Amino acid sequence: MLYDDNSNLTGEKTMARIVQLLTIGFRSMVLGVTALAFVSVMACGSEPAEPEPAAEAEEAEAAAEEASMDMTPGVFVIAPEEGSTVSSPVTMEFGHEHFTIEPITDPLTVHEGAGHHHIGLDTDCLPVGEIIPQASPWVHFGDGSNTIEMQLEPGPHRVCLQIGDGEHRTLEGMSAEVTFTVE
Ligand SMILES: [Cu+2]
Repeated sequence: MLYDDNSNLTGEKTMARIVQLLTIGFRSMVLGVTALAFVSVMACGSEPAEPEPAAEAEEAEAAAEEASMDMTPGVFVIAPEEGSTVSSPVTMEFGHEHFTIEPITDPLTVHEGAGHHHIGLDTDCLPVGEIIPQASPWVHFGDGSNTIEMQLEPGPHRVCLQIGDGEHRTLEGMSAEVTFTVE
């Protein structure tokens, strides 16, 4: 939050709100909800003072709208659940959003916004831009799959789920970790 203190920023606050309203109006128009946008802008324009609750509502609306338009690629562990206790063999399942999971090709080719899953057992995730080794503790899901059953020793485990592109190279923001216990 840029202006969350109560210092002498009233003017800037107002400007920020106007900019925010215009942004919301523009987004709504893009979405084809033109009428709603104008009503909201006009309503706020005719109210003289007392902008605080309205501003909060607008902020919430803006945040909600931003979340619904978030197209950031991501990867996550569906199973096992974080902190859970499971029995071996452990069923693991991985999910992704705004990204394409595809099998590797021969020869290897890199496609923008696409790649395949990898897991590293009881190891740290790799830095961005590194080639994921074709060796323990890493497993490549080069066929484009997203599940595996693994025989694991009893005790605590952690798994790094990490996407690699068509050349097994790690990508920015495309990893997730999970810790669980095998009984
Ligand atoms: Cu790979």
